[in-house]
Amino acid sequence: MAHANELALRGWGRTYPNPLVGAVVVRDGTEIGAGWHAEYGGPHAEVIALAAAGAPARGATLYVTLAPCTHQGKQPPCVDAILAAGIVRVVVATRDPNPAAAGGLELLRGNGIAVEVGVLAPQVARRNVRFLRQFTSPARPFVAIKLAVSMDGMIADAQGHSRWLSNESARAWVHWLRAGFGAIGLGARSAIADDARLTVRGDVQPRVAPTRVIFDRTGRLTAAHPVFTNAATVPVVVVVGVAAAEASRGALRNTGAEILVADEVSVALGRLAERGIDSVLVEGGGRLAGAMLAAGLVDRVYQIQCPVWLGAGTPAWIGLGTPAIESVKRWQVTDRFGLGDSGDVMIELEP
Ligand code: AOF
Ligand code: ZN
Repeated sequence: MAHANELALRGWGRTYPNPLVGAVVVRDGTEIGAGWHAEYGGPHAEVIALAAAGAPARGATLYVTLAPCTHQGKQPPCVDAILAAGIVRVVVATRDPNPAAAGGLELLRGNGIAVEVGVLAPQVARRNVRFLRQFTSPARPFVAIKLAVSMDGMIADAQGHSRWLSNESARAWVHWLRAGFGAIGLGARSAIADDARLTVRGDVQPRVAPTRVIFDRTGRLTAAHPVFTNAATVPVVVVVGVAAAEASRGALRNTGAEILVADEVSVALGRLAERGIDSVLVEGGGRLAGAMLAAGLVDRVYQIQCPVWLGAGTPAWIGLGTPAIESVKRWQVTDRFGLGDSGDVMIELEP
């Protein structure tokens, strides 16, 4: 299942609004076929894995990260392919919340196939969260915060420069990460300091480009900012406070950007959800990250720890108050790995 989950991730950025799914066929302890859902509307993971295994799939076990579908959609039902292949045991991580596709496990059991559910469910659900959430229509998007941070906790030096705190591999990984989100968010100060465009410029081009969202409560942005140069093709939303001048709003709107009025971050997230944004990757700055964390709005953190000290600069998380060690919340580290060969380490955390 761990391998199936790794394979599922190869569809990152390409399957939305469909799920990330990986499947592995195992016979006598040996993997004889594997597959993943690579593209929206394309073949399902199970069908690819079964085809790769061929005739030896008869009598084998199928591991799949999402319960096999029962419906005729853009693709035929996977349950039919599993029965035709002669699979005798199906191990599933998570159920399929899509009502159109449901009932696969019961159908398999009804045909005498041994079915197990829930294997590595948390690990799999974590990767597929964007798909799994869409059937529950939550009131706000899934919020992840990504920050590249110095050893002394800064995201920019004393001059406000953040280029380049993290190494090239880390930056390439962030472009990959962006491809799987519905929106990329940034505070206006950081957007101005970094000339941020917030587009995806990596190896994986997302099937649907993430909306750029700038949190600009006090109205700092001008229409000359580079984020607006292609606002007509990749959507830009500027979140401004009630007090921000109506005149500057008009100028921003003329670029093709959409203006959303909200003073509170939580209200802004609610508006983004109403607008169909299901997930946001917030990339700073320290004030926005801190405000979201303090308000309990953060579902995941990707912190890239870089082996440098800056002495002063912009702290990564501003405004958290001063909790005592005994009472502080300890987050769960859900993943960690090195990026490149100059020491950057990515640490993923969830509350
Ligand atoms: C996928 N890939 O590997 C699996 C899916 O229109 P369709 O036929 O592609 O059906 C999409 C639905 O099928 C999807 O929402 C999910 O419920 C189910 N399973 N989908 O795109 C896969 N196994
Ligand atoms: Zn299917």
